[in-house]
Amino acid sequence: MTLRSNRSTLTQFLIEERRRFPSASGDFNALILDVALACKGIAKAVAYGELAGMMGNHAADEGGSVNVQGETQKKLDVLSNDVFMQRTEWSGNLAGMASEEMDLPYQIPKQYPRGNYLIVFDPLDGSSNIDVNVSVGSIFSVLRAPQEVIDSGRDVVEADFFQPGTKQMAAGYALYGPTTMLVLTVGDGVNGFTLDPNLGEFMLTHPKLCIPEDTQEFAINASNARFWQVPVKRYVDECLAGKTGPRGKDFNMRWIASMVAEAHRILMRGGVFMYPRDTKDPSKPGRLRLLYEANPVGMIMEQAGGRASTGEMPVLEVQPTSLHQRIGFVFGSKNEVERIERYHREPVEVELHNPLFAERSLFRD
Ligand code: FDP
Repeated sequence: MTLRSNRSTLTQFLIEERRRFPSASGDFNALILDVALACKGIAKAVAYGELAGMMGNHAADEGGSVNVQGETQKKLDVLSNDVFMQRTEWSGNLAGMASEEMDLPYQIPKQYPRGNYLIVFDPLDGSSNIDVNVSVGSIFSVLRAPQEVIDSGRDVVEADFFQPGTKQMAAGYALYGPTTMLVLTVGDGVNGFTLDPNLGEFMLTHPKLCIPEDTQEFAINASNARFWQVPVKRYVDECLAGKTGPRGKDFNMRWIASMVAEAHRILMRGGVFMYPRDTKDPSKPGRLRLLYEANPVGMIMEQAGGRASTGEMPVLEVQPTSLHQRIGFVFGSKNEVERIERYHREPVEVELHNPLFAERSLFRD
């Protein structure tokens, strides 16, 4: 680390971005900086791990250990959620917030002013990886509050958050890996910042990130293969067939089981990630959550020249109908995601005639 550096800090970057909008109040920048501070706090807690007694599940006698998704909450899930709320609720920039870890929207406490924005977040994505010391992260999406909420200052309700991903003002994630990074889009490309541990500042290290349009790397949880729909089976079979199959080239596979880490890998070197809708649990239209996982990651992908889809349509165009709605999610290198969308459009009969489906394979039913 050198103290003399030409790199911008996150604060400098945001101020320079704001100069393009002379009428902007600065509230938005202040909100992003509060989020960045929350992420620094969470990064510290993650880094201390067991030294701070932070591993393991949140005890039932401290408020329960299962979240609204029916998933076991880790101690760090709960702490990260508290840090996010505490760092952002006071500033007067938010009208309300919603989180993976809270059943209902969180109201800004009465002692604080209310502002123009809503924030939706997954405070610790990939948290089933905490105990094995694999990268986890925080994901967030910033929306404008409905005008009537701003004018009236009323409490927010779930429906106020039901805005398609195209309406996001900003989206980002922090990744707690060997380095802590903040990746951010404010609708004008994607920029990556690395936390300088000496200065305690996020420094612009990865300006204008761009995802290669083509890739030879895919990510999917293959243990679900027997539940996949035909277009997904076809795509994966073709990748596995490699040079000898219709794709004529070999593919590599990765599965970290931490979506935020997979998104980061794809942003750095391309690839395609799939957690498609499948038949495992017909009551769940996918595994990942639309508002605080798919939409923010989707915006980042699209802003970096990639593509984000349900398999059938652009994920950012989906009209949300509930706060914790799940969705099939495919994202990454544009040409591969478009191929998967095309396979979903092509009639099933055509695909079943593909000789690959007559072969014995790891992925056969
Ligand atoms: P987690 O439950 O650990 O927070 O958000 C859901 C998620 O992680 C993603 O980050 C990850 O890609 C996925 O679940 C992992 O799912 P599998 O257990 O099916 O691998």
